[in-house]
Amino acid sequence: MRIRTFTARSMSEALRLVRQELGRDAVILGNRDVAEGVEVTAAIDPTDEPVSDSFQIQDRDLGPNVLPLEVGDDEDQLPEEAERLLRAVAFHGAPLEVNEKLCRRAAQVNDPSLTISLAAGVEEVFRFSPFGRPSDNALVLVGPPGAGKTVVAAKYAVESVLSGRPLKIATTDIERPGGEMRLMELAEILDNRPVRLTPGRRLEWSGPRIIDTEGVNPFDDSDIQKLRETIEINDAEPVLVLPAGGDPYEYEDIAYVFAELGVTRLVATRIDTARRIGGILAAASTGLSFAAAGASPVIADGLYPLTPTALARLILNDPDGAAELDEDRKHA
Ligand SMILES: Nc1nc2c(ncn2[C@@H]2O[C@H](COP(=O)(O)OP(=O)(O)O)[C@@H](O)[C@H]2O)c(=O)[nH]1
Ligand SMILES: [Mg+2]
Repeated sequence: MRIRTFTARSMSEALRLVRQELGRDAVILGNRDVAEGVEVTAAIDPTDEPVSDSFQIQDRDLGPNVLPLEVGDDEDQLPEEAERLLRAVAFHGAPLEVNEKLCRRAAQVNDPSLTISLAAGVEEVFRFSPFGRPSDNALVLVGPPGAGKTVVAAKYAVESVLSGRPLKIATTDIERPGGEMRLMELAEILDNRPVRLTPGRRLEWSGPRIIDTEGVNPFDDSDIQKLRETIEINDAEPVLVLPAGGDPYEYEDIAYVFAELGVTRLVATRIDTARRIGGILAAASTGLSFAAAGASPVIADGLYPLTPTALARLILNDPDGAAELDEDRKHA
């Protein structure tokens, strides 16, 4: 497979270039707006091109705008494992640059276990910064409505009790009917009643604390400004919560908005209900670290530390991938 990107002033001009350079069989993989106009990425099967004899992703003979993602063997067929890797990675729909980096590193490692090869790629492309035991810093969970923030707050609160460092819980989601219900139910069990924080109020607590917030529209300035006040007044670390399964480009935009608010870590939720995790890969690829993952609506199931191996398994779409998060958890 040969992948190239073409930049032109208009879409029709870009498509003309694709056809001229790659012929009629080229497949358009995607396009995006750039300063010069539009950038189109297309792929072609290089049936008449010389091919290499190993599972290597190569740079040779590639011009400046060509993504070096060329894999082949002497039969003009991809080795089975390389084919599986490329297909598995592409399936999730993450941005092309992310897929290319993942595959290139995995190909360099070329371990008999694809999980190990890909874990090396994952380690190179993504950052991991697990929650660990609660510290004295305040966390504020932020994200779009329905992302799983309240469930994450509840799971983390339960884990903090188990680790012997209970958290003080607060919520700013006090106007929407039902917004704090789940936390209140949990409070009964933990005997730890969440503080209802009105906008502009600081949570007066010096130990570990977590603040759940109302869902915001990431593209609404006043929503973001309100969130900024909550973060600043509490000297808190904002942590983005995003459910797996969302659109990669949308999630990339969302990640940039929240990074402006000081977000550096991400919790990926609903890993259990999504088949494609390109959205959270795209969000993380902007520079956010994975802090944890949620793979169940059940609070007692807790959060999972997302390791490179666990993420590699999920990307490979291992049917046991989500279940094996448990294994990583045991070893964490
Ligand atoms: N299957 C599944 N459901 C989840 C997960 N996390 C949250 N949910 C569900 O997603 C919905 C929204 O979660 P909630 O925490 O209220 O989202 P919030 O609006 O961001 O606070 C609820 O129905 C949760 O039970 C998860 O990891 N897996
Ligand atoms: Mg909520």
